[in-house]
Amino acid sequence: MNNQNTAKSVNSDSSTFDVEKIRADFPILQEQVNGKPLVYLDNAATSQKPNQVIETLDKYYREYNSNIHRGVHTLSETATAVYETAREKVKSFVNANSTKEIIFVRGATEAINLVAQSFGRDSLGPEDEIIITELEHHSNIVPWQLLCEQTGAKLHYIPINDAGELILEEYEKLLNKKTSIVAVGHISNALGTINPIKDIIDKAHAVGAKVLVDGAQAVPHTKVDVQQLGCDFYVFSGHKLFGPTGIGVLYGREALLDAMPPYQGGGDMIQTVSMTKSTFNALPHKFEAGTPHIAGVIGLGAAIDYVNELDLDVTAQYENELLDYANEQAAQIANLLFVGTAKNKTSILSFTLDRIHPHDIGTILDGEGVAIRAGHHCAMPVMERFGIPATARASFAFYNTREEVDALIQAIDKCINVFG
Ligand code: C6P
Repeated sequence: MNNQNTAKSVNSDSSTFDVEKIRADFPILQEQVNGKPLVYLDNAATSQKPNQVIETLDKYYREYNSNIHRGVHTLSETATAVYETAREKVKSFVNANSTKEIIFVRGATEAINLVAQSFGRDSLGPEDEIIITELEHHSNIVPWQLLCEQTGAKLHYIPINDAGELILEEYEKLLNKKTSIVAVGHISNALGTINPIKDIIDKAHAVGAKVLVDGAQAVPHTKVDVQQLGCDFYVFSGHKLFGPTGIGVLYGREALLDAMPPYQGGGDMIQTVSMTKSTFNALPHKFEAGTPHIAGVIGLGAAIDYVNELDLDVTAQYENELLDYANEQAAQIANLLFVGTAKNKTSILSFTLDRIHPHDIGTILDGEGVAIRAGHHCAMPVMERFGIPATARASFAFYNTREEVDALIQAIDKCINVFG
């Protein structure tokens, strides 16, 4: 048994946080599953959607569904305006310098593939090195492996310690003049570790490397300021930020995006097309080929309005208190082993229970209405590092409650009783 510490956000006050008022915004939280009230603790996989997002999507399809950047008719002009307003919202949300730096993609996965292929394929060769970490989600591993196969570049991993923290001395040893790209997750999806990305970025820049930050697990839990971080690329998915699936964001520094070739060809990304040659649209449209996920973008704009209204500093404080409580309760359970005990972590309780397979834990918990994720969490190198095939992972959002943590603990107790 391990006890855990969680990151404390200072200067924020969760005492006025009204979780019941927030829960009323999320209709799915009233559902019953297997005859029990739903306890949704799979927020790292995808978060639930508030009425404000659902109604925005509904309104788009009912009142102004139309293609964008193409029509001269009123509906198309309205859809285009709302779509581009959402880009403004994303720009402010991450504090980008310009809307030209905000590219809409399908999700964090597509954003990383875009950078690997468009930035990496032409500019890297066998003499180049890429550094990622042992903590990464497969989406921030496989695109770099593919790039290395295509270019001959070499891939290196920053190792982690037994707590699930990056070993920064090893990072410093890996960095050198050949390092072209450093790609690192802001927060680990499997363990909840918050990485010291500012430090990682500064050290990479000191050797002339470019840095991509995978913020898929960070944006629902912490404020992000890409200018303050100084990263070159920052990516995230809308569906973990209380927005729709199928939409995500690539932030890239304008000068870099400008110099990169298009990722995909098609409508909207061109300026002119002749039978022999095409010229390309300006940023950000150069990277948005074809009809985009218009509803998704508009819904993401509504989700950003929603979290802005709540204030991420306040919700983070509440979530950290909830995780502390969950850790205290879980620590009472004999044979429960925490996987991931970083000093600086958030929102994730990953664990194993002696001989009980995490899939069995997930199934028993589901019978109690408690939704968690069991498996390798698309982070197989993390599992390999800890010598286990899988963990059970409860992941929290600001709409979860202490009563739901109690339901989780009771369901785990039941699981132990069932398996003796
Ligand atoms: N992690 C989880 O249960 P997409 O699928 O493109 O929206 O996000 C991919 C991704 C990238 N990076 C990190 C750190 C992630 O956590 C995820 C998605 C989910 O942990 C689904 S596997």
